[in-house]
Amino acid sequence: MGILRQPPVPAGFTGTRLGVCNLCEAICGLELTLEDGAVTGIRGNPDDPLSRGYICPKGVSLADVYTDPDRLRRPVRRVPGPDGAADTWEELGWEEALDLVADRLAATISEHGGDAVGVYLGNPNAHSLGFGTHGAGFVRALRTHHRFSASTVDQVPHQLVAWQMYGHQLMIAIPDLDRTRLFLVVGANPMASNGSLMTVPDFPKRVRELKERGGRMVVLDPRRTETAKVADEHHFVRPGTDAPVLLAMLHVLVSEGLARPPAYVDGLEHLADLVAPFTPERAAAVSGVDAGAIRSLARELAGAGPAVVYGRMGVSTQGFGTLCQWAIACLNLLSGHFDSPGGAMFTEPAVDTVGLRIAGPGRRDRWRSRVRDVPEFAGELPSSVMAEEMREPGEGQVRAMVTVAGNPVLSTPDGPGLAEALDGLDFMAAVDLYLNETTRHADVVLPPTSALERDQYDLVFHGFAVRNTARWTPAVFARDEDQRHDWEIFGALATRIAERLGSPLSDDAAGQLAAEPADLVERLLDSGGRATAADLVEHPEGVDLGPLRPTMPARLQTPDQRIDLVPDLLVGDLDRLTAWLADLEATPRAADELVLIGRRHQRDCNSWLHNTTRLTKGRARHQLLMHPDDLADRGIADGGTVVVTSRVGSVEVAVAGADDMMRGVVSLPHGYGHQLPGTRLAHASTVVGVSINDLTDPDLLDVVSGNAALNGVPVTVSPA
Ligand SMILES: Nc1nc2c(c(=O)[nH]1)N[C@H]1C(S)=C(S)[C@@H](COP(=O)(O)OP(=O)(O)OC[C@H]3O[C@@H](n4cnc5c(=O)[nH]c(N)nc54)[C@H](O)[C@@H]3O)O[C@H]1N2
Ligand SMILES: Nc1nc2c(c(=O)[nH]1)N[C@H]1C(S)=C(S)[C@@H](COP(=O)(O)OP(=O)(O)OC[C@H]3O[C@@H](n4cnc5c(=O)[nH]c(N)nc54)[C@H](O)[C@@H]3O)O[C@H]1N2
Ligand code: SF4
Ligand SMILES: [Mo]
Repeated sequence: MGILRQPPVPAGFTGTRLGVCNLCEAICGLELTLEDGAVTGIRGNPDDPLSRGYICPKGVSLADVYTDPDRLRRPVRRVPGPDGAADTWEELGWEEALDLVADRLAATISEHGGDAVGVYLGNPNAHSLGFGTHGAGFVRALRTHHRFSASTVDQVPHQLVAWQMYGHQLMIAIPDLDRTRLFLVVGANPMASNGSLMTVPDFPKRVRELKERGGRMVVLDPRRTETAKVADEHHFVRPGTDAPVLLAMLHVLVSEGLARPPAYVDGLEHLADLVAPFTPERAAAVSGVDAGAIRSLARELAGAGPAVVYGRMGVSTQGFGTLCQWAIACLNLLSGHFDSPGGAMFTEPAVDTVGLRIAGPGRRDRWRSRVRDVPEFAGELPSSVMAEEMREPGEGQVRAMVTVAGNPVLSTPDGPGLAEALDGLDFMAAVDLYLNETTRHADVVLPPTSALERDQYDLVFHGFAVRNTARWTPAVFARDEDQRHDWEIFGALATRIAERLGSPLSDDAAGQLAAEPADLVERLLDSGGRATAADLVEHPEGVDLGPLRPTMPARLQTPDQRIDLVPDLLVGDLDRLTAWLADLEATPRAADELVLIGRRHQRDCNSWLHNTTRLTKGRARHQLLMHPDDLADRGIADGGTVVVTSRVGSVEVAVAGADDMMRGVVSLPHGYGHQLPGTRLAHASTVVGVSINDLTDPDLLDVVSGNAALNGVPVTVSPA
């Protein structure tokens, strides 16, 4: 034991050292140059078998985070300003801070029950080894049903579909991008995002390679995105109308006898009945995608060359997110390319989180939210009900919150409503590197170490990668004596809360929380994975386990090891779609109706890193994008200021004319609208602007999964 524990660089080190970027799902391998202990250069590691030397502009900002004077290194407590003056923050010692947080959370639980404490887990947890090994133990210690996370403003429909069809919520089918001939991208922008639920460093080069071997990329998106611009074909699709388009493609496959399901798939006849009403003509009328194009895409998908459909945020965070992901799964299952090279395949990570049952297969509706009665999925309630659970008095009301690596005031619907609810809490704690629009409402903030100061093995994203690889990256820098890793914070809080509640942790649980992530990973690797800890130490650049391999049906986690094309829970939502479609056909939209969608930029990272000069230089990118004809119709000048209004709120923002937008669709980036005067955040003129989630509506849900419908929000736009 202990071979993964390796020393960080000595003080004053000069030379090179391998690192890893954990800012997005591409998990690029890095090579850092250090002079006198300071990082003077970061480049992609050309020897990394997955990222092959690729790095995006964000990769270098890891060094900026490490040295950032704004980053918290010791706990801080909020001191309310006298008579309306601004609050201030004072540092306190770790023991005092951990005791304070544990005292207040345990007191809330003792007095009002576990459900009185809520927890919100943000995106960077998925990128932290310490959360992967120690996060669950901490969350369990809170004893609450009020668990929320960024998953319900993101990928939860994928998980629901994976659970229902393949038997495990993390059995996500991944496009075998390196071998496909037709890559159909629906509602994703990997040229900006670097891929999601498809760990694919160096997407630009892989697309060039696709074309060089005669393949094609086709994009369906309401904006002619960076990805659409390098595609062979792009179709505008009206936001929220993808479900009829995807079902019409299934309709074509089935009605033209092109469906070729594997032998272990059931339900084709039932599926044929279900998709019969969804003709390409009906889909075209509501979506704007040409019926002929729908037919020819379906035929091409089922053609001889390997092909795969991939859908991401645009088709997950919308009103029919689950139906879209279900239809995409069915298209991949019926195209004749499922689980074969160039089709939709399943990654085999060295630590098999599915096979080892590190995460449960999936459960749903074991409890419901108190106020709106929406079901739990995978142990979580939708983030869209978080604020109302704090606001509504009564038994089980959330009176204390913990946020970990999140900024839901900027990242979940009706952020201002949430901010107000946070102010009404008895107590709030946050585990975060920074004060942000959410953590500034906390009473205490506990800052963990940053990426360069901790070990990394990616327990999550190796499992969603377009190639099987594994990599262990020890911390580059030692942490200071008075800093704590996130796993140390989770362990300390879980232990203290359990003690205060009079039921100390079992020896097992305590042992797990006391163990270093490095040792836990070593145990996992050596429990029969495809690479051992020794292999990883020998190959710090990463171990190449080769291209994706067919694994079906052996790896299916369903009880009968077969795939049901038509699970009741998923197809049950077709009634809602049918009713919505009939309404739309009976009463067409008003000619001037506008809907709002989101947008990502290569130099953004959700709501953070807007204080790094390197990333925020360049052209302004905070504007509302709108088609020039939509501007002209309203007498709005390009570059002027507009008022955007939804059911929930209203914002004033600069507008930019863009014929890359579909008519009737406007776009704002998310993670903007910083409100922290006095920090370097929000000072860069390129990223000032407003939060899109001041406009998004917590009432708009993909009902089956509870995912927020962040895209397709009805808005009006007028001159300010
Ligand atoms: N309208 C709209 N809203 C969206 C989206 C959209 O497309 N449109 N996208 C959604 C998606 S996909 C996501 S994932 C969410 C993201 O939403 P969140 O996860 O709520 O927020 P982030 O902006 O990722 O904030 C991350 C916070 O974690 C902190 N942090 C960084 N690293 C660490 C760490 O290692 N440990 C700890 N403890 N803290 C750390 C950062 O300082 C930052 O404050 O936003 C969602 N919101
Ligand atoms: N640079 C950068 N990279 C990131 C992030 C970041 O903030 N910045 N965030 C990371 C995170 S947390 C995630 S989850 C991933 C997300 O990765 P992606 O899903 O690739 O990223 P998005 O830009 O949200 O892409 C969604 C696309 O859907 C389109 N769209 C909107 N509504 C609809 C619709 O109704 N139908 C269709 N067909 N399309 C629609 C949008 O125009 C957009 O192009 O990116 C990750 N990578
Ligand atoms: S693509 Fe993602 S992982 Fe790679 S350098 Fe950029 S942010 Fe980091
Ligand atoms: Mo995300």
